[in-house]
Order: sequence, then C-alpha cells, then structure tokens
Amino acid sequence: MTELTHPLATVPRDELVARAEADPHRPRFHFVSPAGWLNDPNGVSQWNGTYHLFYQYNPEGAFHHRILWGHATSPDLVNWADQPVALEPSDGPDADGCWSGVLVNDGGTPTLVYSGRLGERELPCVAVGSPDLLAWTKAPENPVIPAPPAGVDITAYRDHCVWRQGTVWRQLVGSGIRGRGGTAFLYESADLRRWEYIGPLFIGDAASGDQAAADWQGTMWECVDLFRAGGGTLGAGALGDRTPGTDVFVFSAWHDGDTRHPLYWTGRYAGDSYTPRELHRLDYGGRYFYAPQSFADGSGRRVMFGWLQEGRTEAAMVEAGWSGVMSLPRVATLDPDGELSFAPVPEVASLRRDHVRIGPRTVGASEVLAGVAGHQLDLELDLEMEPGSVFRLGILATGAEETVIEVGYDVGSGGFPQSYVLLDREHSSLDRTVDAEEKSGPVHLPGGKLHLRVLVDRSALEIFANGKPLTARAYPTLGGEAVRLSAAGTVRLQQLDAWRMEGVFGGPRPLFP
Ligand code: DQQ
Repeated sequence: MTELTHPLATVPRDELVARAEADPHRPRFHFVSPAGWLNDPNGVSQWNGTYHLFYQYNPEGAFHHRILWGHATSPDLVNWADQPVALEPSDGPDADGCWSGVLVNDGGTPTLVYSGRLGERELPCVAVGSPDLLAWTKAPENPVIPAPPAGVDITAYRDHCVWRQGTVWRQLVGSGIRGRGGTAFLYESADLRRWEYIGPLFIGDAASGDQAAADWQGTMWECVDLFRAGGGTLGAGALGDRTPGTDVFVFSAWHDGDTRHPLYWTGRYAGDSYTPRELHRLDYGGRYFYAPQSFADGSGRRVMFGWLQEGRTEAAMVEAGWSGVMSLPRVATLDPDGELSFAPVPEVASLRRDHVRIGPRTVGASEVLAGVAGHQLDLELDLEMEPGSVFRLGILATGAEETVIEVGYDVGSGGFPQSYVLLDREHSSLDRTVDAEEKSGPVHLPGGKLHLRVLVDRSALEIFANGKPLTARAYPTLGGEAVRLSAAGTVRLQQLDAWRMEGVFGGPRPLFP
C-alpha cells in the first residue's frame, strides 16, 4: 500500500515555501523548485521556440519520495515560469513514482518516455502531451517494456535516452550487469509503444580502477545520454568511416544506492553498438553535477542541465524546506583534444548588473577587491601564469570563512608538471556538519593562459577553468561577501570583470502551480 505520510514529512506543507524562501543558502538565479525536493533534470527541450525543463519533484518535503515531474518553461533559458505538475504517480506501473525520462517529438505529438516506479522496480512508461505541453495522458500500454532483458542479472534498470534514427525510434535504458559493470540496453520501436530488445550497447568494467577514484565507472549507469558532438548526425555512417564528430555517451556512475559522479565516453556509435575510446570526468565537482541531461536546441547548440545535490545533512535539508538546485544550462562543445568543453549559455549575461572591471596588473600576495562583493556574482578573469605559479580566488569571504578556487600551472608533482583547478572548502563554513571535501581536476593552460569563470549563487557554485567545469555547494554561516585574490609565483591579471547577478523569481511560488 502507498504510504500517505513519510516519516521525513515533518514540516507542514503550508510552511515549506516560506521556509525555503527565508533560507539565505537558497540560490536566486538558478532554477529551484518552489519548495520541497528537486533532483534530476528531465525532458529538457525546446518546443516551438519555448524551452521546457521538467524535473524530479517531491512537494511533500525536502526528501526523495513518491516523485512527480515538476515543469517550468522559459523563453531564454534564464527566466522560468512554473507550469502545472506534468506527471504524478497513479494506480499502475508508476504508483510509487515517476522517475527520470526524456521528451521526444512523435510526428508533432509531444511524448514523454520515463521510468515508472512500482515497489522497488522501475519500468519504461510513455505519456502524451497536449499541444502546449501542459496536460499529459499516460499511455494505456504502460509499461511499454514489461521487464528488463531476461536471463541477465542486473543491478538496476531505469532512465532513458530516445532518438529518431531514419524511420524508427531507438532507446537506451540505463543498467548494470552484476559482476561486470554498467551498461545501457538498446531497443528499437516503430511507435514508441512496442519495443524490440537489441542488446547491450556496450558494457563497462566495474573492476577497472579504484572504487574510490573520481572516475570509477560504478556498477550501474543512471541517466544515460548519447549524442553526436562536433557535427554529423547520431547513427549516420558506419564504424571507422570519416563522418565527422564524436559520439559522446554520458552516464552517472551509481553503486549500491550511492550517486557517485557523471562521466562520459568518447567513441563511435554505429550499427547496434558503441565503441568507446576514452573515459572522462564530466564535472570535477562529481556528485554536485549529477544526472545530467542534454538536448540540441533550435540553433543546434548542445545544452546540458545537471542536478546540484546538497552538501548538508538530510535533517538540515528537511528543516530548510527545500533541497536541490538545477545547474545553469551549459553549452557543450568539443575542444581540440577531443574532450568536452563547457560554458554557461550566453543568455545568462542578461542577469548581469553593476559591472566592475579591474586590470591589467600583477596579482600580489593577497588583496581583498574593492567594489566587488556579494552572494550573487558572475566573475570572469583572464590570467597569464608563469610555470610553477598558483592563483587563488577567495569568495563568500569574511573573518573565519572563505571558499577558495585555486589554479596551479605546471606545478611539478612527483616529477611531472601538473596544471589543475581545485576547490578548497576547508574554511567555507564554520558549520562542521556540511561537506568540506576538496574537489579538483586537471586543466590545460596553453602558454599559461587561463580563462576563469565563476558563478556564485549563494550556496551554488559553478566554476569553469578553460572550459573544464567544477560545480559544488558551500554553506557559509557568517554571510561573507568579499572577493580576494592572491598568488604564489608570477600571475598577471589581464582583466577581471565582475557583476552582481539579478534573481529570476519574484517571490514565493505555489507548490502546485
Ligand atoms: N534519480 C531518478 C532516477 C535516476 C536517479 C529518480 C538519478 O530515475 O536514476 O528520482 O539521480
């Protein structure tokens, strides 16, 4: 029987919105749910010019339970209007939750493919939308795939990537094969309702690498996403041909209930399989940019959203009345090394106010910037670093608290030159219950040149160092607003541009728009 009240539903529903709005850690220019719980982006798309963002939503409180699909629309990927809940559990295969999925255009009919949850099991379901995408009707055929592939010992089975290939639909469902590794099962259909199983697209190797490593593949792949980057069409051309572009396979590495981190393979999808070339980390913040989903918008850009998980305790989230932040939409491109490079969509610049420009000058031992301070900031820096130098940018700083972004250029380590971006949260917060783990990853700095973009939205931080993203959260207690620069070795600041960022929501929003 479905539980009516969850043990974590301790905050009365009519108090959730007020609690959420009063929280100083709640971002103001990132998308957040009206209150309650938000996780994965779903059905990200542009339809007749309007952008649609659906999301995993629990309006009962800030915990993951009996998930609905929240819905918001935008003309510009920046300003969002809440829309009625798109999907909610009902008797049948999604009675315990409408889990993650995608939106496709079925000959002009908006159609959702999602994971219906019943008991401990998820199965593929379909819902059809009204022309304005505001009313959704579940398909009578649900679940459209009645069971995972027979005879395979799987770790889990959910989440979808669906695309049109010639005259048919193809679908991937994320999974893992016990004792082997993560996988995605490939299916084909003429009508999105009857699916023929083809086989595993390819299978990862959970035994390769250290389980604690930031690029461990996990035992199950959540939220699989396959797209062609750098030109050409997914599925066009045979293996080894000269069709341009790289097929990128994104997944979120999961293990035994633990949401680890998003990774991607570069490689080539041809016929019924994918030949992986290289595995990469998608975001150096790991679990703070989880379950990403992407789409090609009308202008052909590959736009990606991810879920910024919280770094505070379950009890703190419940008390706050809200949990989970959607990343700013970011554009993914292929860099000359064949890896993904990211930048927030340029539309985000429309929120910039009170411009301050500093530089050129040499960065000294430590300097608090005059005229640049705040909890909602967009900072863009161009730097030239000498080999062996380290640059630090402190944000949300005051007295005993400071969050530090550090970039090292050719800093010898173990005899090898190394360049990196790092987020040091050791002194971010006097609250010792929040996560303070260091996050870092390698960055290329050709000729010592660094373009650093830092978006601060209260507890939500998005950092891009020469296109490599590092997303995370910080929860300072003292309300610090200062920005501080420091350097060890020679670092020249060519230019720093800073803006205060406007919020995108006018005030409290109803839990059920
Ligand atoms: N969250 C969804 C699942 C997905 C997971 C459930 C990833 O469909 O696998 O809310 O965060």
